[in-house]
Amino acid sequence: MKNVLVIGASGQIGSELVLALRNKLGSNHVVAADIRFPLDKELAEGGPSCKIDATQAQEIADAVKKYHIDTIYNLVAILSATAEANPMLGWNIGMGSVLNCLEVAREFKTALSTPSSIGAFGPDTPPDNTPQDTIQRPKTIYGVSKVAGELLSDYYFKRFGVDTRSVRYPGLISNKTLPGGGTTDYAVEIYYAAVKGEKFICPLQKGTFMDMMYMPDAIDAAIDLMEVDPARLIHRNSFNVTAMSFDPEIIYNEIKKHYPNFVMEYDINPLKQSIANTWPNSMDDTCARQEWGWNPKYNLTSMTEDMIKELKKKL
Ligand code: AKB
Repeated sequence: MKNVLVIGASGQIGSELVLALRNKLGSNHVVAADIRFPLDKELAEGGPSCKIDATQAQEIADAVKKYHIDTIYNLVAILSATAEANPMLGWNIGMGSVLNCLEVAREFKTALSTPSSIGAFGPDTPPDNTPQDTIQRPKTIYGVSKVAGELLSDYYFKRFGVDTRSVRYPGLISNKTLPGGGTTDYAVEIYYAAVKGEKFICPLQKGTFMDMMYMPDAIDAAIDLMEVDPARLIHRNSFNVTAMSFDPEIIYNEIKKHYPNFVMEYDINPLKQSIANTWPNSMDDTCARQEWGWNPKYNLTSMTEDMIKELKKKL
C-alpha cells in the first residue's frame, strides 16, 4: 500500500481507518472520500480529500487516476436495520459501490477491500463457532448484498486477478464515530448511556449473543490483511474475525463494575431482534489467525475500561 483511497471516510470505520493509515503511510498518501462533503475538520485538514458518490464509477476512477491510488477501501454500506426498512436503497448502495469499485480496481490494477459482515450468515448457518466456509443463506437484504459482494470479490480475483481481500466484521464498538442503523449498535449506545448517567433501553433480548470487536482491532484487521504476503492466503473474501461474543446482560454487568447504579431495561425492537436471531452467536476465526496472523488485543474487560475512559473525556 502506497497511495490509498478510503471511500466512506466519514463513517464508523472510515473515520478511524483514515487516521491510522495516514500515521502509517504519511498524510499525503491517504485520500479520504465521502458523499458527505466537505469532510469534518480532522479528516479534511489531515490530508487530501474529495467527494465521491460510490454509485458513480467515474467519480471513483477520477480519484484513482488523480491520486495514483494502488489500494481502495470501499466502506460504503447501509447497515442492516436501515437496509431492511428500505431494501432497494440497501441493495443499490451496497451493490452499486462494490461493483463500481471492482471495475475501477480491474481497470487501474488496484487492490480492493470491501468489508463483509456477520450479516452474511443466516438461520441455516451453524450458530456456534461458525466455520469460515459454511452455509450462507442470509434473510436480510444487507446479508444478501454482503454475500454477493464476497462472491463478486472472489470472482474478480479469480477471473481478472484483482487483489481483493476482506474480513467479515462483527459488531464494531468505537468511542469516536457512532454507527447508525445497525443491529449491533446497542453495544455502542449502552456505553454512552452509562457515561451520561442515563438509563439504557436495550432493543435486543437477554440471551442474544453476537460477535463484537473494539475499533482499534478492526482497524488493525483492515490494514494487516491488505499488507500480508498474498502467497499466505488460502481464503480471500471474506475472513471471519472476532474478538468477543456477549449478550446484553454480559455487557451490562461489565459496565456495572464501573457504574454500580447503572440501569438497563428492555424494550425489544422486533426488526433488530429478528435480524440478530439469524446471525451467529460466535464465529471461528482460525483461518484469519493462521493465514495472516489475526490476533485481537481487546476483550470485553479491556474494551470497557478504554471506552469509559475515552467517553468520559469526550462527553
Ligand atoms: C450491523 O449491525 O448492521 C453491522 C454489522 C454487524 O454488519 N454492525
